[in-house]
Amino acid sequence: MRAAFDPAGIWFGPRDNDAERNGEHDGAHDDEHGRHHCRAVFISDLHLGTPGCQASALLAFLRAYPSDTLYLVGDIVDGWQLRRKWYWPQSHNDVVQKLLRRARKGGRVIFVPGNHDEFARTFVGHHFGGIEVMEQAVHVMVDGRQLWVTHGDYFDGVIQCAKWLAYLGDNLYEFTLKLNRHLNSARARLGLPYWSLSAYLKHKVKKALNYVTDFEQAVAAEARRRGHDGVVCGHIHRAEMRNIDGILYCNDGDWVESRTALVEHFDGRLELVHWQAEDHRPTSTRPAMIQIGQTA
Ligand SMILES: [Mn+2]
Repeated sequence: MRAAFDPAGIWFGPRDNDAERNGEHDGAHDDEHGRHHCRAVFISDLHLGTPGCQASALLAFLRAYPSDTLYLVGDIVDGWQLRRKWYWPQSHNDVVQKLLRRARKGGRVIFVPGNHDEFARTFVGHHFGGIEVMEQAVHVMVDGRQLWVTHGDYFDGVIQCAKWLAYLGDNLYEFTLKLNRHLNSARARLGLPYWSLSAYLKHKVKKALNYVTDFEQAVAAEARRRGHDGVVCGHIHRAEMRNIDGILYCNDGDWVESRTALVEHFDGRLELVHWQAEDHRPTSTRPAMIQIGQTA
């Protein structure tokens, strides 16, 4: 039986232990086609327009998880790649049609652009066939808590420089040792104390390896600064749901590598869904999925 997401005692919804124990939540909003109706679904980093996009799996997921509100949390269409080389197979078209149909049939579809579809940021405040384009959004959960919805790329720039240093790493190291000797003989002549350039750079590289953690903390800190209870973002293609200093950090992952989505059930329970089936047609059986737990 799937348990509600609850690592380290985090609970973000009204708890109903008995129902949970009996697995009653699971079937509460399943229809006869095995579709699992959710209050909200968050997906990002589809990268439509690139061969990497797992469009057929995504379509199957969208069919199996209808929702009152669907948040498209950026990098939906990859404008960067499309500018280089046009790639637009039927399955990618089907995804767009599916999203438009969702909006047309009265579902709320909110598109928060990311860096790969930043062209859409020009259209903030407008509608595309019922799809609302917003710079950022705030999702109010069943219990009233507010989740700030943003793609997350604005937090990248700060960390990017250190990442760049990591790539240079090895080659640069020899050079910096040499430079360090010259630098410190010069410092000594000026009467300045020894300062290790290589140690400084090594520290920077180590920080670059902590890129994911830095990103998560930066996003969570901004959510707190804005007075929200949590944040939903994407961008780094790493699904996650955990508490960061009292802020619920949710990353809905991507549809290039991990095929993950964040869903809010009608009882307020948040869940990271990892779509396993390659091309799943809704049947009477539940789609395969696992719960993604806290990473170390
Ligand atoms: Mn991005």
